[in-house]
Amino acid sequence: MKISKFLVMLSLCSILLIVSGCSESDNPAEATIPDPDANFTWSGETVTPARIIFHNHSDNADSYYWDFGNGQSSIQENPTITFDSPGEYSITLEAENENTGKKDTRRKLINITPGRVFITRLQIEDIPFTTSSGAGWDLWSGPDLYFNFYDPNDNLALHSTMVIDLVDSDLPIGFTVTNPYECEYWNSSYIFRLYDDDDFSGDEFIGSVSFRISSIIASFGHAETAAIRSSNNSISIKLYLDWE
Ligand SMILES: [Ca+2]
Ligand SMILES: [Ca+2]
Repeated sequence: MKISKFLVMLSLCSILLIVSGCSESDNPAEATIPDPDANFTWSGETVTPARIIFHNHSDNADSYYWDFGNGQSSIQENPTITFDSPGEYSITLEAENENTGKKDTRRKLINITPGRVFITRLQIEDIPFTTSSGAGWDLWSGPDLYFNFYDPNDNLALHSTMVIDLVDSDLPIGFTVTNPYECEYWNSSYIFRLYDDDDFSGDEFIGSVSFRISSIIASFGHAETAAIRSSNNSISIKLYLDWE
């Protein structure tokens, strides 16, 4: 009785040994290695020049290839990339398991917004052709219009050429900013002051238009043109903006 029980146990053990031995030899080693799973996140300010740190969260991979959609690529695990221009970029990470040769790809979009803005041109669309008392700016002709443009510290930033004897049909009248002017302060007011040039009596102040870049973005986004007006609506200016 004792011997037969021992024999049964022995044979069970040997069956188990054979079964487990068979399972090891039948399955290739790769099958026990899970497939790679590519994944990533990023951190950093997405405003140009945007220095973005990519965080690799891939599983079961040991070799990486990044394509940042801006002509740059990397084989680093956690690369840092600077985006100098605004736009929507498609970021692709290919993660490979070098033992199995298997790959997985993950694609995400990153939206880089402009951090710089330049005035390249402006157009005066409307001005009042009479003073507050109802008289014309000059006795026998239209105003001799020019403007000064001041930064938020009230420093003169731009001074226009003069348009002699402006009449309504001359409007809109455009001014190109030869060296595009960068508005560095986005939360402070820039101001245009318009004048009628008078030789003898001192120049007459026609009015002013002020704006903030932050307000322009709120109203127009990063559009190429923005309409700004004086507080009493009598002066209207169209700004041509280059967002970088
Ligand atoms: Ca005058
Ligand atoms: Ca005049």
